[in-house]
Amino acid sequence: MPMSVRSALKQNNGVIRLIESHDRFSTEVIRNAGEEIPSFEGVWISGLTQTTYLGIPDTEIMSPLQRSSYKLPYSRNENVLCAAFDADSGGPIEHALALKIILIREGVSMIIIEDKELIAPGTKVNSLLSADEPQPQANPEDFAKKIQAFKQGPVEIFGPSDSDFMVTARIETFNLRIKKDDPIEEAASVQKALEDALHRAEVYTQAGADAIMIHSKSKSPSEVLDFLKKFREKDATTPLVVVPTTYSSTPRQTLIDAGANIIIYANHLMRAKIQAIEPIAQSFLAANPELFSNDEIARACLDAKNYGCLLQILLER
Ligand code: SPV
Ligand code: MG
Repeated sequence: MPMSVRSALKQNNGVIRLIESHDRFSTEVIRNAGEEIPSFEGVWISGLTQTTYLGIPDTEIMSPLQRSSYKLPYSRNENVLCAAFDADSGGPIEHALALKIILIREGVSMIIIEDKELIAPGTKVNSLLSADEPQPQANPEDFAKKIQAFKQGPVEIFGPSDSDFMVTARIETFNLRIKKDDPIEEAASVQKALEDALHRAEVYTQAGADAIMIHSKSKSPSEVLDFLKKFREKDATTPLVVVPTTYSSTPRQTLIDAGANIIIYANHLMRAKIQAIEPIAQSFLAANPELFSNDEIARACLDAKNYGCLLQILLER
């Protein structure tokens, strides 16, 4: 049996780190990392990096169900790592059961669905982008129905492993907020967004969400920290998930002290891979391919930034 996110949390005093994987090789690198220092507890099957790997945009042009069925970078054999699947909007509500069955079969024990509304396939806007036309946010009560759909079945098929499967509701309020120029209006808008995010968190946990993810593309961690602290005043137990991509200089302990349980490093291996292969591709272009010897290729590969070194840096932070 693969490790579940729930068990990993129990075994690690309620705090775990997941890192992005977009192919089986990345998962293998993660699995072998950290022999001398504690490793990552699991992988994040990122929509952004899985689609980058497939050469398509992160716009939900492929439904989460299709993405789960095509080259999943994780299988139940990777039993020391737990896995969480980025399911974008969750897809059409009728897909929920099939998607859940595929994920449980592969040993994935957490799905994260975001409360952005997908008007049509291919119209999702990645949360880190500032779009002229922000994607609409789902009505909280409608989104609660989606959470309930993922909470249903199939205990008859999977037995107790289903009770280990976690449904995480991802709140996008902070990313969809339009900034105001006027400082007084801006302060009011920030406060309104915090209240909306807290309200959504309550609606989603009441609908059965096992965990809440709060996302932010701000360089400052303040809105995330405010959310974590306020949420924890009312709810001491529901696991909270954060993705410190843009506020990456925030110490991990600050996030944990505010109430975070799951920290996701969402796109790092793909970024490291691009950095590693770019110089090799450039030297290929610069050289006459006929004259390019195997030795030169091998040297170029060794000179390139090591794919695993970023893992080591992250583990030591
Ligand atoms: C992903 O990794 O696909 C995510 C996180 O959803 S983010 O790109 O920050 O939205
Ligand atoms: Mg995503």
